[in-house]
This record gives sequence, C-alpha cells and structure tokens, in this order.
Amino acid sequence: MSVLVVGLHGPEQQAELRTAAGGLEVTFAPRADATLASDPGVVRAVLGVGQPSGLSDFPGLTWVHGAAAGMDALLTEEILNRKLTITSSAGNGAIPLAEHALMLMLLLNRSALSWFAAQREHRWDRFTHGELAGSTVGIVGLGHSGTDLAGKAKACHMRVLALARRPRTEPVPNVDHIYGAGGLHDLLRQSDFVVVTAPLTPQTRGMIDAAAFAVMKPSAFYICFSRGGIADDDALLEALRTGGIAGAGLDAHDVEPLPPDSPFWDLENVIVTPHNGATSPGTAQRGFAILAKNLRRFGAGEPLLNIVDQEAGY
Ligand code: OXD
Repeated sequence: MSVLVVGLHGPEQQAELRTAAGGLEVTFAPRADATLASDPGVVRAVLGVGQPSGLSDFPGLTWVHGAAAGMDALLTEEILNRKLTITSSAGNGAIPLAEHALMLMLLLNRSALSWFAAQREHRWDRFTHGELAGSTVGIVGLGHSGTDLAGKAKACHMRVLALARRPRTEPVPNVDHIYGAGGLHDLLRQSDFVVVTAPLTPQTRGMIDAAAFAVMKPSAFYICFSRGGIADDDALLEALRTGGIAGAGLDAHDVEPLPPDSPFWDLENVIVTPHNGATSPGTAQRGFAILAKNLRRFGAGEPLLNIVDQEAGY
C-alpha cells in the first residue's frame, strides 16, 4: 500500500512526511501523474492535489487530500461517483484571508483609491471618510476565515452578523447574531460591509443575485475572498454601476485569472486583487501541517481531519 504526495516538497518536508506515514511507502511527484508512480495500482491515497486530473489513473484510491481549502474544483461528478474519502486544507489561509478582508474594508471605507491616484499626481487631497467602528459587517459563511474575521471586526468595534448553513447550538465568540441560510436578505439589509467567505457549492452558486443586491444599502461595500460565482457577476456589475452598492473588493473571481477585458478592472469603486489574499508562508506551513497530521492518522488507522461533506460540497 502506498501514498503519492503531490507538490514541491524539499528534503526536510519529505523526511517529515515519511516519518508521519509510519510503515506506508511514500512517493513524491510534482503532479498526480500515474506514470510518475512506480506502481499506480497500489496507490491508496494521493495527497496535496488541486485538480482531479490524473486521479482516474489510480484505480485503488481510497483517499484524496486537497491542497486547497475550497473543494469546488476537486468535487467533479467523476470524483463524487468514486465515493472516496476526501479531505481538504480548510483553515490554512483563514488568518491572511481575514486580514485581506479587513484591508479591503478599510481601503474601500476611506476611498483609498483616491489617495493613491492623488499620490501619483503629487496632489494633497484631504476628505472626510468613514470609520469601521459602529458599522455592521455581514459575514456570509462562518467557517475558519469567517470566524477569524469576526474577531478582527470586533476588535474594530463593529457589529458582527453572520450567515451559517450549519446551525450552531452555542453562541460563536465575536458574532452578535447568526442567521441560517434563509436569513441572507435580513443580513444584507443591515450590513455596511458584506464579506463572502463561503465555499462555492451548488447551493451558494449565484446566491448573491440581483434581488440580494437590491436589499443592500446603497452605502454598502461587497467583498469576496472565497469564490467568485457566489455572486451573480451581472447583478454585481449592475449594482456597482448604478449606485445600488457603494463599491466592492474582489479577491476571488468567477473566471480566474480575471480576463483583461473584464469590466471589473476599470470600475472606480472596485478594488481587484488576484486571488492573492492567502498567499503567505503561513498558509503554506499550515497546509503542510494539516497534510502531515492526516498522513500520520491514515498510517495509524485513525480518523482523518477536515473530511469533506461531499453532499454539501465543503
Ligand atoms: C483555497 C483558496 O485554498 O482559495 O480554497 O486559495
């Protein structure tokens, strides 16, 4: 029985993973390519993958560990039909993503793009701007990054609302009110900042549609760092162009890379970042730690961490 670990791991990481695997044979390869495994037939697990390509060439697979937190790219119909155990790296990028959201909230709330333009022209341009304190953030999705963002927002003296699909029996620290899926419009109506942290699933695709933007405050900002596609882009564009909302901070986009002719690049009330919010060494370290822990558990026959609910899609 053997395990294929995909990605670029240096000698130290390889040694750590071999130790974690106990008696399992571990092979390292840059991608899930069966021609790189000495015997694909004995590979029971492929770890660290982003895409499903190549996995069909491993007939004996029982476990796949995803390199990403979001599993939308991996959960194809073919993969779902194989009834594998799938685990994710959820939680690896929560901290920098929450920081990214906070940065976008501050920049948008202070019209920072005007300062940047003025700086390029050496122009001293002072104006009155908002404060986060006292305003309301509506966090759509209360997973690792949503929960981390709640704490950061509270530290800025904000009111924190959240939307969570899974009901909570206990109050969540730093969250003033939690809505279930049916409460989306209630949350949107009250929010000065809407931050989408939810995974892309059949349930969330297109969830922030024209009706949703219509209930948002014209002064509100829309921020997304999890997945584009949760908002309907046409509805988002319309809201941004017509003053339905004040602006947006977009790190995740429906089509990535964002095409050069996308209208989002040029809107004056939009900050575009290239799905870059979690690209930090800490994210890589936490992702590696999750992989190593799960490999140890697999070798020891213990329950794995971060098992994906394949019906829910995350
Ligand atoms: C992820 C990401 O890990 O968006 O899902 O980077």
